[in-house]
Amino acid sequence: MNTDNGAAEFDAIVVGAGFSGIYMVHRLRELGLTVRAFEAADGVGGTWFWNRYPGARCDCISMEYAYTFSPELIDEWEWTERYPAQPEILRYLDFAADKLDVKKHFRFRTRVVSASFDDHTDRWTITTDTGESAVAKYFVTAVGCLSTSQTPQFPGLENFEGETYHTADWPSEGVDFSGKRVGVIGTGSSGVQVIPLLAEQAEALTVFQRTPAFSLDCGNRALTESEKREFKENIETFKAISKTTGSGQYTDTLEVSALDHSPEERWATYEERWNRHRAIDLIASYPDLFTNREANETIAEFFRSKIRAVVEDPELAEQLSPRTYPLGAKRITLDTNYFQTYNRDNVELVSLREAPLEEFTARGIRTGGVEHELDAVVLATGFDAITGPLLKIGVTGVGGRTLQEKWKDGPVTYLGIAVDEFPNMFMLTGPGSPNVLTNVVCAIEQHVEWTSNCIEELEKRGARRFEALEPHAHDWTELNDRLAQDTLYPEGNSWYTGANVPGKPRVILSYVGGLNTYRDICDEVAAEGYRGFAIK
Ligand code: N01
Repeated sequence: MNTDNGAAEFDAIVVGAGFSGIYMVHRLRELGLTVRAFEAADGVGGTWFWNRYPGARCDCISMEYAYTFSPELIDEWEWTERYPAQPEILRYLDFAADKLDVKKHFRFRTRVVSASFDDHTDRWTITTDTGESAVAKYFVTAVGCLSTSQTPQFPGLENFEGETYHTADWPSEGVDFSGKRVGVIGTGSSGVQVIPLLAEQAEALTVFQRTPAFSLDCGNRALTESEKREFKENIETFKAISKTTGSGQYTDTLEVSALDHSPEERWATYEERWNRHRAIDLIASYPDLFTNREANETIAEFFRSKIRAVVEDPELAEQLSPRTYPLGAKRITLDTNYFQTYNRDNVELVSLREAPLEEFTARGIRTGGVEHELDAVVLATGFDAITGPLLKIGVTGVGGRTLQEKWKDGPVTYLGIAVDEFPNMFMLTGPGSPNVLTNVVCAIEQHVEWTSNCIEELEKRGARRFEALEPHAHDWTELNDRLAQDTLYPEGNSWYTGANVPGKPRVILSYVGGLNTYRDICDEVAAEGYRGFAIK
């Protein structure tokens, strides 16, 4: 159906074709609603469409990083590796989208450039960069948390005559760095994954490091047939674990403070868990590792000892050792041969703490008065996370209020799903939801299911308008902030708190109370007739 101004009209509009968008479209269609979905990329995949840099890999175990809602999807897909590489995850999402037959609802290569709510009709109108517009009652953002890349304003960047690439926007045809002098800026998850592979290809690699990473050898390997079979046979157990744990993943925690164990006991605990090659198993070793800085220091030192064991030059090992923030306050990175790479003759580390980055020149990068000549620079500088993709859309709510204005001091949401003054808008993995602090696919399934159940209820009631109440949004945001203050998250300058983007308000962007607690709260809210929401 078309509106008077020619815009196509639907029950719901969904933005994004990653894990959340694919499942959301599927659920809406199951409700018998009409859906139009938009995706800027050429296909499904979301973050896994764009992050094609060499070495891109998930930090969650493959079988656990997959939908659980469909027995058919579980039965028919076989993962090959313990930690899946980007091409395999992309193939999986393509397979899922085909199986669910959702692609036909998407307009690909189409970016949503505005979304505005009409107070009189209670409808959203969106416009796109292809000139299309569409109107719908429900507006669902499935834009992901790490989909707006962040390129710092490096002085002189525009003068650099070599090639530049961002890990999060990698050319699909790949890049050949053979015989080139390559620089990498950034040593977060993307940096530690791309660096070892660039070092193998480039003539010379210079790594520009501002903050060293706590990195765990991911011990990647092919999955065995029995592992694959066992996971499928025990899928109900996995689903139960994903619903009843804070992280959505199985782990075990000793019931004593890290400080109550002797140094030898602690070391043995960490060593055993290091060999499990799962970050969650390490950070969850003791209950106070992430609330007590002294306890945290014991595991931080364990990680540093692993660096010293690998990096041959003790001075270099020290430069690569994180000392300025607690372990876990920035996301623990998972790597393959990251620290070993620094033993290579063609790799140099430049510590930007000691030699600050002054400018890009035509021929390279100058740090601390020294020019490093480069043919190519890879920016592994991360993302304007969680709020970035939402603010980029240009969302306008009741009375012309923009989301930018509303969130100028930081995002205020109710349950991370809704914003007062923005009725009928649902955010999947929005700020204030557990999103990236859990197995994100488990969080996505919870969000999509809660949202579609809510929409089903609204349709049954014949409601026109569903809006979060301001005091509830305020209280939810304040509660989350308080919970975060009891953790060590505020002590890291990371994308978890917006500290990585100059000028971005510094607030914790995820609900830290755990996915299990969050799920219970959301279920209670629904059971109480959507407490905290006005329904008209
Ligand atoms: O981004 P980051 P990322 N000058 O923000 C540096 C997921 N992910 O793309 O720490 C110099 O972590 C910055 O330095 P500092 C995962 O959730 C997962 O690596 O701010 N340096 C840092 O070293 C991850 O956490 C996987 O001092 C600058 C780096 O750039 C998230 O995505 C793989 C700078 C950015 O690190 C983000 O990871 C990839 C500047 N002006 C990504 N600005 C896996 O699943 C920034 N930096 C394994």
